[in-house]
Amino acid sequence: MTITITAFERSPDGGKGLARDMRVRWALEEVGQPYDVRLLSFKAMKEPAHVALHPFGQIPTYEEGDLALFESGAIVFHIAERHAGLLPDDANARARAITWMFAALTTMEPPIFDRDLAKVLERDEPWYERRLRVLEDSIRKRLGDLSRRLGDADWLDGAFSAGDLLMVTVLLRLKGSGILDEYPNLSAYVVRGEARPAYKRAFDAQLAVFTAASTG
Ligand SMILES: N[C@@H](CCC(=O)N[C@@H](CS)C(=O)NCC(=O)O)C(=O)O
Repeated sequence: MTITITAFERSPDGGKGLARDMRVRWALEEVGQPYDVRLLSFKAMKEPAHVALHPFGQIPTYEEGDLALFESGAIVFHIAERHAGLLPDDANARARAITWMFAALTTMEPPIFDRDLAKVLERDEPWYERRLRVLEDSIRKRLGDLSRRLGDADWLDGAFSAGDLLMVTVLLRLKGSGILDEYPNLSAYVVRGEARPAYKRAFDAQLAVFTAASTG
């Protein structure tokens, strides 16, 4: 059955691979599943046809036969459950990998994403500098803890898993901020993720969409 995902017709990140369809593309590439992409404008994302698939009118979505999913974490989990390569077979190791998926999305992502949002939406507000400081302090606290846990390991718990895939996509949002560089083992962890052939294929496919929209 054909897998179809949705993505931005023109990503606001300018093709840096930060839009959340990147996680889904990467997961599909890791497990070797081909997929189609339906590109959406901001307007189309809020129209009834898309809202029927995604109640919040966002990307990504995932369709396969009569199954329609939203939420990048749930989609990556679905892919990881159905195909070998993203979750270990051992039940306890699998549960720990799933724990890292949740940690990436519910513990690490909120302050990192809020910092990006504040930089766009609150830059001109009188509280901006203080808000940025608070968010960056909380990001550093999380990165420090994560860095200690990762130590000199390649991945968070044994072999590369969906937990690493989501964690790397979350940390990538800090690229260029200088904050990640304060934690050399985390910077190296992100570079290891980016070096995976499946990541590169997913990144190139997402970038090609942005390039076509910009030149077309
Ligand atoms: N928690 C959701 C977040 C989805 C999300 O924020 N998508 C963004 C793109 S990365 C979006 O569609 N933004 C446009 C909008 O909210 O109108 C997920 O992980 O899938």
